[in-house]
Amino acid sequence: MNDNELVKNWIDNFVSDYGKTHNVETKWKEPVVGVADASDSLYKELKTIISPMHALPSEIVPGAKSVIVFFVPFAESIVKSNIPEEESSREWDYAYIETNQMLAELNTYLYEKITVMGYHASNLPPTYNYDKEKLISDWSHRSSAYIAGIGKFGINNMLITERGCCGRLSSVITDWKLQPTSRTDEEYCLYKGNGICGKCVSRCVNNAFTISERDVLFDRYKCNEQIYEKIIPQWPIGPGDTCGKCMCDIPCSFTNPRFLIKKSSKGI
Ligand code: B12
Ligand code: SF4
Ligand code: SF4
Repeated sequence: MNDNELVKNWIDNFVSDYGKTHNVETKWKEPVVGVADASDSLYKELKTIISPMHALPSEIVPGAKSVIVFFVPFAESIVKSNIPEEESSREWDYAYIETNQMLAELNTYLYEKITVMGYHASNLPPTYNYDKEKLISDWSHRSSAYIAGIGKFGINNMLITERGCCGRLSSVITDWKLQPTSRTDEEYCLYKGNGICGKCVSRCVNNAFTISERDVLFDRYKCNEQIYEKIIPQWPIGPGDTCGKCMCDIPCSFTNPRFLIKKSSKGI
């Protein structure tokens, strides 16, 4: 087993065993795992694309060589529960809270596995690590996932992987040299690739997207308003500060939608 396979095994086993040792109702599918080269030139571009404050991997872990990224897809029943109504479903809220906790523990587990080998590693939270006024983080997990090639962005901003976009992701920066995974030039989003679909935009419950010619503009404050300034159910395990309607009941919820087009000559 090479080092990349070892890391993939750690992540797969952690996720599949989590439900056996923790009192959670969320079910996850097999994670999609990749590795970005910490010196990839795209990291420098994020200082312009996202913000000058967006960190380079080496600003978090000096001498960083690799960024391990992992996307953990939700079971389909969770996604289906979040299709009707304006408010997010109880199952979606639980999946959000329980997955954030699971990913935080997975990050710590990987940190411990890596540092015991004599390397250094980050232990960043999967979310809530952002400027509450600008709504921008100094470490974008999904940008690393893009750089590692495990997905491409949809017009709804979601990272679409081979197992779709309905799930959550995280990343660990390390000075351990792993083999970077490759990126494809092909777009996964049907709108970006073929100029068709756009279903995610019409699914939005607070008009956060505007289509202007072929460009899609996103108002993150409208999205934030839906999540934080409307109903926030208080569940026994925590607040349901979620929405996610724009990622449920769409062609890229569970798969790379280009596969659907390739399977059917009539399209979808
Ligand atoms: C701040 C934040 C929010 C804010 C702002 C959202 C936004 N889109 O900017 C609010 C509170 C509104 C929000 C809402 C939601 N969020 Co949020 N959020 C974050 C957080 C903490 C930081 C994101 C950030 O900095 N955004 C600013 C933009 C500029 O960066 P970015 O979105 O990460 O990446 C963009 C750029 O890199 C850009 N880009 C453009 N050109 C290029 C070129 C290159 C080369 C590269 C690399 C990138 C790039 O494209 C990316 C997508 O737009 C991340 C966790 C994290 N630390 O990464 C979660 C995260 C992005 N959220 C997530 C989710 C699921 C949601 C919600 C669905 C809520 C929910 N759970 O029900 C909604 C969806 C909103 C939407 N349609 O975008 C997931 C996304 C999963 C996925 N499959 O992509 C994340 C990754 C959390 C996680 N750990 O899984 N969120
Ligand atoms: S729903 Fe359609 S347009 Fe929206 S991200 Fe998915 S494939 Fe692209
Ligand atoms: S999370 Fe909700 S409010 Fe935000 S863009 Fe998606 S559907 Fe719209």
